[in-house]
Amino acid sequence: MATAPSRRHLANSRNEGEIKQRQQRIRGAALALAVLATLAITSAAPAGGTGTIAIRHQMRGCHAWSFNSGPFKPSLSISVSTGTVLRFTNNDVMPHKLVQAAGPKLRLVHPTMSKMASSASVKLTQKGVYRFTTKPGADYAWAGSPKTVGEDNVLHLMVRVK
Ligand SMILES: [Cu+2]
Repeated sequence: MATAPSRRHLANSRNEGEIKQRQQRIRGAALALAVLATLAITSAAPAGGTGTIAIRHQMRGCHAWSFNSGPFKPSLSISVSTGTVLRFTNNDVMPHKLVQAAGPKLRLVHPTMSKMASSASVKLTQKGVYRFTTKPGADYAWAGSPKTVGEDNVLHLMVRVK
């Protein structure tokens, strides 16, 4: 007589245990979904955040640069969002070393662009105003001494990271 209630109690607690396990499983699945959603968002950000700066040779001022296929100028002023990766490509007939002149300290990747088509990059992870310039080297031997008009340009780039 005394065994019946306790067996029912046992059955109840087993059910509770199963329910608890199921709840934990559901909670686990929800957590996994939340993690996946977060991953999707963080991996989407850099995809939209790439900018290209091209340096070219030209007769007037020897060199100029352009942002995302825009006009070539000695001085550029651009605005990008946080997380943007800026990629510089040097197509001038001389090396250009990328130099950060102002703004929160950045890690420049391969700043010494010393060959035709060599590139440097930098990831802008912090808001702020940054300034860049380049330190040009001597003309490549194969380029001879291309004729230019006027003083060589000093390249300036201001980047506002929002
Ligand atoms: Cu040049």
